[in-house]
Amino acid sequence: NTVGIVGVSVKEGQNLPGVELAPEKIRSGGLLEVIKSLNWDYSDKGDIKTENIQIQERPSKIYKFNDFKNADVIGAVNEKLHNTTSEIAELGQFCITLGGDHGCASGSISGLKKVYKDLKVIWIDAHSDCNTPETSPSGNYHGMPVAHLFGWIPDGSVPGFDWFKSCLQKEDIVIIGLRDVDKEEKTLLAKHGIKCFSMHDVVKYGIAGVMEKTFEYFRKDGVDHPIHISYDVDGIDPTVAYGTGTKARGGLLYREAHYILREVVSTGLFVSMDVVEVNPLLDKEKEYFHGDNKLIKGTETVCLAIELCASALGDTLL
Ligand code: DIR
Ligand code: MN
Ligand code: MN
Ligand code: MN
Repeated sequence: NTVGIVGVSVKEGQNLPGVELAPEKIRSGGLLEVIKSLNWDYSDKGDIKTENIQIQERPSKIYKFNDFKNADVIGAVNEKLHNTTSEIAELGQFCITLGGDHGCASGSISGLKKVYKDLKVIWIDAHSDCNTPETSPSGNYHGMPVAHLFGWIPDGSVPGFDWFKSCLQKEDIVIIGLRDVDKEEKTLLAKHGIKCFSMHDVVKYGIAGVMEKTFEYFRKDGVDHPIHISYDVDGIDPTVAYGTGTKARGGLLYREAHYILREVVSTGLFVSMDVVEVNPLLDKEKEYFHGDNKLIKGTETVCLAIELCASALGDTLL
């Protein structure tokens, strides 16, 4: 079994510097050793970086800078990522995309969808990331990829994203961990009937109940579908994942964060994961032992990201 890894060294989807450092920190913290120790081979595609991107000057922009910040550069990065995740999926490899901010998910998921036509997505996040340029309070694209994947931001309307085709239907996604959703996002989620499990639901049903309901929802048509997880680490509680740019109290516990992954592994349908919004400038250096005394190091949240990858690759507790 082989893991295809691609880093997205990009911060332009949000405000804070640091998130672009995550892919390198996650690798140097021990990801590749952990992957080997779990008996996987890997194929590392390196990092997509903004400095290698040529921006085309465009005469007119539909969206003002404030509505959709850095659209050109984000669009160009996501086109590369789209091509890379579809290549990885084409080879039948498990695909790991290391962000960068969550704005990379429209690129990673649209690329996977080319290969896995019936892909389902579990979106783990404190936020619902379904703003459009019209509703976004920030203009930050990391709060918009879900809307973009649904086509709520019309195809062809965004500079840099000429190549992009919206590719998800409402029944293709479940969002877990919500607790900081903007007012207009709430309206959109209700209007379109998007399946959401807020932190209230996580407490009410337990994470086991939430995962059962998620798999039931995906199997409504009686068939199995490949599953992608888009893992925003701010879905996890700030006491566990402090190193992220938009923290919200009352999130997933460490054990719940891993339980989700182990349950998806146990379906045999897990094909791909994004791990995003890790910001190594926002928390402290730590070291942890993992598995057979493998040292993982980096900041607390970098270590967590490595552990999430390990669980996604079938690391178990026994
Ligand atoms: C907020 C923050 N809803 C926005 N979104 C974040 O800017 O649209 N998503 N942090 O992960
Ligand atoms: Mn997010
Ligand atoms: Mn978030
Ligand atoms: Mn907010």
